[in-house]
Amino acid sequence: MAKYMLVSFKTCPWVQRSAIVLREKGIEFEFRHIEPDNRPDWFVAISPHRKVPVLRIEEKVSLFESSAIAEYLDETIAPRLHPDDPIARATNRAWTDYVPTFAESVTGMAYADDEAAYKKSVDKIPTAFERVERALEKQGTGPLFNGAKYSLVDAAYAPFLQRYFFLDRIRPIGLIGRFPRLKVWADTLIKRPSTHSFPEVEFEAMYRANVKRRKKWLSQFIANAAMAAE
Ligand SMILES: N[C@@H](CCC(=O)N[C@@H](CS)C(=O)NCC(=O)O)C(=O)O
Repeated sequence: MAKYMLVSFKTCPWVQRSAIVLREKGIEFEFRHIEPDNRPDWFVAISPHRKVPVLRIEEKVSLFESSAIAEYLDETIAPRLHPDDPIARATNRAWTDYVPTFAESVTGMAYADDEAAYKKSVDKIPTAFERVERALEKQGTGPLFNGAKYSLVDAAYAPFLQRYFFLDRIRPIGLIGRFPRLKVWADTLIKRPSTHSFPEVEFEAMYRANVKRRKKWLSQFIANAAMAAE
C-alpha cells in the first residue's frame, strides 16, 4: 500500500488537481476510484461532505478539499510550488480562489437543460477568460502562471481548461483564440504530462460519456459510446 492514496471519481476535475500536485512533486500515490452512485461506507466515514478528492495518508489521516490538499502537499514535500515572495504567494492564492467561479463559467454549459440555458452559460465565458487574460498579462511572460516555474495555480486551472477544450470539441465555442496569453497557458498545461491521470483520448471519451449520460441539452451532440464512471 502506497503512503498516499487518492480517493477519486475517475473524471472529477478536483481530484485531477490533487493528482497533478502529487505528480509535479514526484510523490508516489495510488488512486482508489469509487462510483459516485455507490459511495462505500468507508468513504462516507472519511469524507465529511461525501465528496472526492480525499487524500488518505498512511491509512491514518484523511484530508479533504482539493485546495487544502494542495497546500498540505506544498508545505510538506519539495519542490515548493508556491513562490517564495509573500506578495507573489498571496497573488497566486487569490487567483486560485477564483477557480470555482472560472470552472462554473467555462464548463457550466455541460449542465444546461436547453439551448437558451446553454447560450446563457456560454455568454459567461468571455468575462472569465478576460479576467484571467489580464492576470496573465500582469504576471509577465508565461507560458505558466509564474513564468517558467510551475505553481499551484497551474495545477488548479489545468483540469478546467482541459474540459473547456473537450466541450469545444463537442459543440464549437471558439472563444479561447481571442485570449492569446490564456491560449498559450492552456496549451502548455495540456501538453504537460502531469495534467493527465489517463491516456488523453481515453479520458476525453470518458468525459464525453458522462456528458451524454447526464441527458442535458449538449448530450444530443455526442454519439453513443461506452458509458464510463464519473
Ligand atoms: N470544493 C471541492 C469540490 C469537490 C467536488 O465537488 N467533487 C465532486 C466530484 S467532481 C463530488 O464529490 N461530488 C459529490 C457530491 O457533490 O455529492 C474540492 O475542491 O475538493
